[in-house]
Amino acid sequence: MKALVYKSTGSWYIVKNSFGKQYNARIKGVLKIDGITSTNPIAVGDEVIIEIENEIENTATIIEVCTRKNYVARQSPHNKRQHHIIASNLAQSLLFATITNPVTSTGFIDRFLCSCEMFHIPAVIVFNKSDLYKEKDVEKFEQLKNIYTTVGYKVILTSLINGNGIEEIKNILSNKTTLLSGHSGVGKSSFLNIVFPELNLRTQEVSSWSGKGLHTTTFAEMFDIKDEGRIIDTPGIRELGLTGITKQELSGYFPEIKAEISHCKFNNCMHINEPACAVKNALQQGKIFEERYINYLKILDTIKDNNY
Ligand SMILES: Nc1nc2c(ncn2[C@@H]2O[C@H](COP(=O)(O)OP(=O)(O)OP(=O)(O)O)[C@@H](O)[C@H]2O)c(=O)[nH]1
Ligand SMILES: [Mg+2]
Ligand SMILES: [Zn+2]
Repeated sequence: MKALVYKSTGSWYIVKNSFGKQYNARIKGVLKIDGITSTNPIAVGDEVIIEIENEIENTATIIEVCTRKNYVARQSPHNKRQHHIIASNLAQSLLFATITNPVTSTGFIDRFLCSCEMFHIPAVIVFNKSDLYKEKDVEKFEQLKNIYTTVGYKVILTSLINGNGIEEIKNILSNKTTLLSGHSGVGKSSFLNIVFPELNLRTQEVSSWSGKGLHTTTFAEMFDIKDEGRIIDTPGIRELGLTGITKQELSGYFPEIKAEISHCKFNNCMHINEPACAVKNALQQGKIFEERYINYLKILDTIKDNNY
């Protein structure tokens, strides 16, 4: 019987079959998975085949994971050589970012966008907590909005306090599975509670001493929302190390850099300081934003050759 994974704690899973019946499931034996070494063999959003153990106690065994259409993954914080799949089979992702309290860097945003580009998952950047923005923060927001909309991403400014932008997000959630991601404390679960009060998720104030948040949400979990939509709340990510990517591929995950690479003199150009590099030319002409290019170089530097 086919089922969809709604929650994973690492040792057991909540899955739902096509009739909406929920089971507590475990893995038995060794699962065959498509060649990747990941710290979590089964992720939220996975389609799995289950065998019912006990229909009254609602327990089941997962015997197979179906091929993933796509997924967003990161380096495991414990072992850089391993992937951790954040969620799979996604139609879009919402990156929750904040200019303040906590600060989300463009380095983090760009790494997240790359991990979505790897599977052509459309990403929307949500700048939340706009009620806290001072004049300088608003300027910063405008600058980032200009960068990200120019390179092709949708940017939405929101506040859960005054309700700004919330309807706009609501309108893009129907009929699809959406991943919510971002640092801890940016308001992912609070957003879900406001839009879908029945979920009643735990949220917590950002710890003032570190400004980093305390990881209130500890496991990724998917929820059914109205109009056949599904949304996945995830624990905050502190750092997002890209995984499953080669140096040569990276430029393909920056849409504005990708648009130039066919004009570079050398087809293995890395766009660092090679002669007749179309990317460097575009940078000098202001067609590529310096901040994005610098982040490209920084990410390039973190990728080891043959880093698969
Ligand atoms: N001022 C203000 N505070 C907000 C806003 N949105 C969320 N918060 C607050 O931010 C804090 C953190 O919110 P959470 O929803 O727990 O954050 P989270 O992203 O789910 O965090 P993790 O689960 O740790 O990843 C809470 O105290 C919220 O009330 C907003 O728009 N404005
Ligand atoms: Mg949360
Ligand atoms: Zn080049």
